[in-house]
Amino acid sequence: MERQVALNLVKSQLTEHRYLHTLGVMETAISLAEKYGADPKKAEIAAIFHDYAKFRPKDEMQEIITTQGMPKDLLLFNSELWHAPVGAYLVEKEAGVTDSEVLDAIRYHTSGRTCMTLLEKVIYLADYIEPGRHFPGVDEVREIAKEHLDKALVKAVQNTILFLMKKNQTIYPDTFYTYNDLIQKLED
Ligand code: DGI
Ligand code: FE
Ligand code: FE
Repeated sequence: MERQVALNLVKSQLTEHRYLHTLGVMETAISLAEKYGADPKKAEIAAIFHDYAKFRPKDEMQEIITTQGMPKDLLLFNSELWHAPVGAYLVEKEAGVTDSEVLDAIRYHTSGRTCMTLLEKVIYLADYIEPGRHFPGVDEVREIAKEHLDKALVKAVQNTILFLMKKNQTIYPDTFYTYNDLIQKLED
């Protein structure tokens, strides 16, 4: 799909702020893909669509999770997690994206998972470090991302878990699994 076609599709789904975030994720994902050897075109499309479902009503997302065979335990955790798997579903259905690697990068961009693919890592990290992000620790992750994809990723996941815990939020198990998997592999 042409970049402009994809951007037009996503623009109608997002606020101006979220659209600017998407542009930042797109540029960051392409450069991370080029640096670490992922497919830049897939990174571009996955980044453009990663937050496609961000503003869908909760009841619509709940319905999709229930009827489309997604993990039901998602419904027991923060609804912020839902737009990732629901996005993968809607991007296929409404935008006609069929590439399973791209869809998985969208599906796992919030929680991560064990054994993430290179493309999934690129999208997760680009979402965290795009230039529009301003939170404590993001500059450190940006610096690490210039040299080590996995080290940057583990720091991003760690920061996310710490941030959620400080706010007394629940942590979705896949988020912990992502962290454990990355840490174990870094130790090897
Ligand atoms: O959609 P974005 O804001 O660009 O970023 P995102 O999809 O990475 O994260 C969306 C939100 O989900 C963010 O506020 C953090 C939250 N989140 C990520 N992992 C977990 C989580 N919330 C809970 N409760 N548990 C998690 O494991
Ligand atoms: Fe998101
Ligand atoms: Fe995002």
